[in-house]
Amino acid sequence: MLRFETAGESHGECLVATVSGLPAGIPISLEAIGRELWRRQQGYGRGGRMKIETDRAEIVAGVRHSHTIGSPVAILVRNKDWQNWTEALAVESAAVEADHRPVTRPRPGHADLAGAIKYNFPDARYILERASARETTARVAAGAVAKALLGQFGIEILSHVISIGDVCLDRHAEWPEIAALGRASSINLGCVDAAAEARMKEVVDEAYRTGDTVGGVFEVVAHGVPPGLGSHVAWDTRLDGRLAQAIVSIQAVKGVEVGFAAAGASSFGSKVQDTIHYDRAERRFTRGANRAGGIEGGITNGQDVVLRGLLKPISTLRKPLASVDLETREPALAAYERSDVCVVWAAGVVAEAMTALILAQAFLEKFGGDSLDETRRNFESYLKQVQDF
Ligand code: EPS
Repeated sequence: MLRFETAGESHGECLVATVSGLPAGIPISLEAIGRELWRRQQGYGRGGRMKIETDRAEIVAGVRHSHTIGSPVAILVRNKDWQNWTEALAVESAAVEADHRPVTRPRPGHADLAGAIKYNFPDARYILERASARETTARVAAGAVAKALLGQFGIEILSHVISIGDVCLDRHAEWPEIAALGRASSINLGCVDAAAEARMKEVVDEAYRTGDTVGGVFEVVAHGVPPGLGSHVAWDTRLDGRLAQAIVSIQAVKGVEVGFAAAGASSFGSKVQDTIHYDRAERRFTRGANRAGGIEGGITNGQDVVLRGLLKPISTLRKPLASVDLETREPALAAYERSDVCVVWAAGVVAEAMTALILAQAFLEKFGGDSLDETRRNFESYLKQVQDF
C-alpha cells in the first residue's frame, strides 16, 4: 500500500515527507522534484515568504543511484526562514525571557482558535505553525515521486486557474494548452487565457490595495489514466471520494467538484451523461463528452480525470477582522502574520500532488509489483485484456 506523510512547521528547521510502498526501480530526479517545488512557489499574489525561500529537495532515504530501492523514500526541504526562528521555535526549552512570538488574537477562518482550544495551548503559535500552507511544500515533494511513477505509464497531471474572485475563465480549456502552461518555464497567474488572466490580476491587485485576500477555483487534469482505477464495490474504494478527500484536505480548500458537478446539478440527465459510442476501426469505446470528469461509479473510465478545487480567500488579512484576545477575553483585531494575498495557482499545484499520490495508490493497488518491471508486466497484461474486451 502506498502511504505518505509529512512533518514540519512553517518556520521550523525543515519540512519532511515520507512515501512508502513504492516499487523499486522508479527513476527519480532531484531536478524534477525541484521543478514541482518551484511551480508551487509561483502565482500572482504570493507574499514576502516566497522571496526568502528557494525550496530545494534533499532525499535522505529510499533512493540510490537515481532509482527507488523499495524502501521508504524520505525527503527534506529546509526552511531558510528558520534562522530567524531558532529561539521562538527551539526544540529544547528556550530562556523564559526569549521572544516566543505568541499569537493570542486568533484569525477568523484559520485553525488558530479551534486548534488552541483542542490542544490546550495559551497561544495559537503552535497551531498555526503546522496549519500553515507551508506544509504543502512537503506534499508537493511527495507528489513529485508519485508523478515519477505515473509518468512511467504515460500519466501526466497538471492544473490551471479557472477563476479568481468573481472573474471566471468562460470557456473550456483543452489538454494541450493546460500542458503547455504546466510545462512552462515562467508562470504568471496560471490561467490559459491571456485576456481572462489580465482581468483576474486586477482582482488580485484590488485585494492588495485594500488589505484583503481573494480565493478562486483551480482545475486539475490527469491525462492518460487507464480505465479501471478505484472500485464501485465499497464506499471507501470509490476513487472520486478518495480524490475529494485529498483535495479538500488542502489548506483553504472548502469544496471540490468531480467533472462538471455544479453545472450537472442544475441540468437534466439527458444533458449531463457522457454518451457511449464504439469506434470499430480502433476497436475501442469512445464518449460524447467528459462531464463526469473521467470517473463513473468510483472507477476511472479512461477519459481525463478532471477535478476542481474551490479555495476560500486565505484567512490572514492585512486589514484584520474582529477577534478576541485569548488572554484578556477583550475584543481585539485578529493577528497579522506575513502571508499571501492569492494562492489559487499554488493550491492547484498542491492538488496535482495530492491527485498524483491518490492515483499512484490506486494504480499500485491494481497493478502491484515490488519492482517497476513487475508493475509494468501487470499493467501491460491488463491493457491487453482491455483491448481484447
Ligand atoms: C506559505 C504559505 C503561507 C505563507 C507562508 C508560506 O502560509 P499560511 O497558510 O500560514 O498563510 O504565508 O509564509 C509564512 C508563514 C511567512 O512567514 O511568510 C507557503 O506556501 O510556503
